[in-house]
Amino acid sequence: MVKRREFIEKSLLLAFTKALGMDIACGHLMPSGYVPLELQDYPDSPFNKHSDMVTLNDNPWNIEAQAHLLDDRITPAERMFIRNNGKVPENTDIASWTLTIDGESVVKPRSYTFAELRSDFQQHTYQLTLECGGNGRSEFDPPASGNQWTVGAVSCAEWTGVRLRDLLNDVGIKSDAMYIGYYGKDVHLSGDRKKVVISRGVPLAKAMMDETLIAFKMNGDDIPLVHGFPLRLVAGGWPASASGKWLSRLSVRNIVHDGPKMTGNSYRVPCYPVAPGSGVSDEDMCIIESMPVKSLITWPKSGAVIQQGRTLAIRGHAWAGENEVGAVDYSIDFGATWRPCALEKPRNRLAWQHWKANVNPPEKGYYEVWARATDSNGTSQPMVVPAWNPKGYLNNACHRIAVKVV
Ligand SMILES: Nc1nc2c(c(=O)[nH]1)N[C@H]1C(S)=C(S)[C@@H](COP(=O)(O)O)O[C@H]1N2
Ligand SMILES: [Mo]
Repeated sequence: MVKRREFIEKSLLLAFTKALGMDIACGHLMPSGYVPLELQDYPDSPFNKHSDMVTLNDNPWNIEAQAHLLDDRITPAERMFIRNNGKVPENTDIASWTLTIDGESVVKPRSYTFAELRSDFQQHTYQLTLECGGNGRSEFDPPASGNQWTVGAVSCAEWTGVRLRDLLNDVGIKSDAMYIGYYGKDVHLSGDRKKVVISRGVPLAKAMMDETLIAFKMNGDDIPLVHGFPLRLVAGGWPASASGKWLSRLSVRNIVHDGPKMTGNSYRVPCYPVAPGSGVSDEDMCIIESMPVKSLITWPKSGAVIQQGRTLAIRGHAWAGENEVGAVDYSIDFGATWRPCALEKPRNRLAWQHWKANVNPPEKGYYEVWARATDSNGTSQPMVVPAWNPKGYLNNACHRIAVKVV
């Protein structure tokens, strides 16, 4: 007869094995009460993020992933970057939460309760790529001020909600409607509750697309507080700043929305190429819409060491804003020659696509693996940092990792 304690340990080990999807080598030697690292929570990191996430700023919170953390096909909450412009709201009670739709171009302005939104409209689920417009900013020279994102301000989670289009049809929009602006319940860093932290939006055409959601679930669960609980506008493929968190109000505008961070040089790039370091006047700055083609190598982690003669399996994701990715290639000779990777179709429009390849390094030594995606229009990622711009947006240069063959 097995003793009770032994039985508990055996069944725990089985549960761990199941959760990990593989056997635990030397599992019988694991101390009792120990939880394997891969399955541990991260109580010391804010918002229960993975301990390898990198905090760029803690007031407001801005935290990025590293490429190897983004290996999952669907980004789990613990590996999703955080970009806050203000403070996370304290009161996010679902029972009293409402979404108001107003603005000069609405026929019948009205408010919906959270429960009405969920019960009165058809629900849809999409995988949606959200990349911060400033992802890659750290590589610009001269440097741009702001969070120095490297490569990790991108995610692709599965969002569930109702279509913004269905809500707009419900309230009715006038023929002069041209833009939607969002308002959220986050609090300005100054503490002044009358000050709006950020209020951006999208043109009507983007608002009316199938995949533009008013979401209340992320990866099948309530949206985590820091990512917008209980309600979020999600407009995949565009700078993630267009996807308003803690959504409480949408304004249907007959002008290009003019809320904070929509005007001036925020989330805008020069309308024409400029020399690095140039000053550009606000009238010459254009709003960023669809994000450019880009990719990540999520496996292996940069710095991997492999034995000579072994095949190196590489993989990652690629995305292209409103477009589909048509091809991903890799190079191990600093871009002199390229070989194709196997590329999957997106799960739905605006979802990132998975790619993989087997690399056979010809000799020992230090290698860099570079990946380059090309969108369905034939536009490829640049190998060097592209068009310098004053705020450091849209760096879609090829991602690269170091590999040693010994
Ligand atoms: N209400 C509100 N929505 C917001 C923001 C914010 O500060 N407040 N930041 C925006 C920006 S700039 C980005 S990049 C994304 C980040 O989303 P995430 O933190 O869920 O990854 O949220 C956007 N939506
Ligand atoms: Mo952003």
